[in-house]
Amino acid sequence: MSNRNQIEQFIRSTLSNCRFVVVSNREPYVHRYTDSGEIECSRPTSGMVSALDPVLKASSGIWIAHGSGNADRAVVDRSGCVPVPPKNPQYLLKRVWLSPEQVESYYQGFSNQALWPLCHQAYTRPRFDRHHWRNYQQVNELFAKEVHHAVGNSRALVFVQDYHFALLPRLVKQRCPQAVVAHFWHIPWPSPESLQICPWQREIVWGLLGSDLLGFHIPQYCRNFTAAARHLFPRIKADQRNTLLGGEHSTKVRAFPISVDFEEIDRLAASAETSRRMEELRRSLKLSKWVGLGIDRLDYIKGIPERLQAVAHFLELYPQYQGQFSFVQVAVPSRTEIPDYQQLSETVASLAKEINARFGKDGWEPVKLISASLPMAEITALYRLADFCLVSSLHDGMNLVAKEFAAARCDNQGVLLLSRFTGAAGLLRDALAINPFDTEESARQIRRALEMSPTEVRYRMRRMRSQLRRRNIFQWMVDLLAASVECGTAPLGGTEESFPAAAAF
Ligand code: GDG
Repeated sequence: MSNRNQIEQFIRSTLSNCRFVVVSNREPYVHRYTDSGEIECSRPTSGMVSALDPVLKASSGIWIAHGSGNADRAVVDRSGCVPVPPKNPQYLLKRVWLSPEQVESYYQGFSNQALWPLCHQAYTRPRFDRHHWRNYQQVNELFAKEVHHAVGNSRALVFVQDYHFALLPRLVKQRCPQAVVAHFWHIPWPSPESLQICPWQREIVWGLLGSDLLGFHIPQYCRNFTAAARHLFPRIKADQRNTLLGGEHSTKVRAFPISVDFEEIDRLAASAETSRRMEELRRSLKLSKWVGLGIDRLDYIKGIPERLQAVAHFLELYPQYQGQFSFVQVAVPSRTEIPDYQQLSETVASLAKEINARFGKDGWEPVKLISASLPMAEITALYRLADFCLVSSLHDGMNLVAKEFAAARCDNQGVLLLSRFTGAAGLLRDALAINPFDTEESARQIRRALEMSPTEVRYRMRRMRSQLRRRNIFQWMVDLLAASVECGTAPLGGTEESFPAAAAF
């Protein structure tokens, strides 16, 4: 089993003489002004931050990210750095400042309105805007300069996060030849046919091919990427393990399914505090005998309208549950500046209202919609009290809610209903699989979950938990680091320094 201590040991033995640099769009610590004008520092709830924070601490590394908090500038030194964690500093957070226009074009524009829908194929049309693309290129250049500044020509492991930085691996390799560059892509990678609609597909794939190691959640995304790379650059060779060879440089393309901090969630779920909160939530939300749960960022990939429609159909098919069943949906507002997300928020609110108007009676309402972010302690209490958790993503790289739900069930109770189109579905085989586009099937699976024998519920949950106990977030990190340190630092090579013409590759 892997845990924080093992990560620390691993770092000391393998990364001791090499700089460890993480690059992500979102920062691991954010400084904000409170209403009374004080500065408050918070750590976003994110699996990625939980996994990487101990590595940075053990290696005294540097984390480079966009400074997005309104008090971020007030606490950094002249070079934009602040030691973190604030109470016991162990590594440096280097903040990169972006203009409002860059945030709008690189982040909200190209990252979230072009790459996000392109990779997810959830039937929301990607928006390809040349101005957004230019800003995306510029911001990737800006971060490459920061990495170079931090690393120079020394030995380093640069670990790049996600779709905001497709161009960064090559830009970093060109500037820092001694660095090993690993990139982890947290969302799906589409098929070569789907990728073709992107006017800058070649530049994006070429940028990522600058990585020594390129990680995806599951083998299918690796195969999709390899196929796209070979299609776009026919002279690139692939070996049997999905290592792409172009000149002297090679890119290992591997699957590393991300996971959760099992021990921490399990510990919190088993605490007296959680039991107290469960009682409180039952009362304050006026929950019925049976409880279903959905927890998501309010994003069109999560299939929230589809889920509410399935709940409505379930109540229609099985009227005996009317008055006896509550469905709690936590929908955390997300990317609220983007019109598709504003539209989704309205759709979800009006659907919840309609369902409650249609089925509600004598003070009972089936859908409890919470359009806000809750503290992790409350989320954990909700995981514990639900009879089932319904994850209905139309497409999702992994989906951590599914894993957190099982990690929180220290009582071995609860059924997970999981969309077939999540990365998690291939790993959590003891969940009940659903196709979120099939309302009928989802409604029937809800009933199956509620009527499953206690023995079967326990059997399925135990198996999922024992899998997650082993395949936790620290194991993900150790696997990625181990594969990164095995990579050589072969240069990109003369022919590959600049973007090649189609005929050349
Ligand atoms: C991307 C990929 C991939 C949700 N509501 C609250 C809250 N959450 C937390 C959950 C969970 C996280 O947010 C959501 O993680 P997901 O994996 O479900 O989704 P994305 O944000 O879309 O993440 C995804 C992931 O990257 C990692 O690689 O799995 O496929 O899309 O941890 O607990 N947390 C708190 N309050 C809430 O109200 N505190």
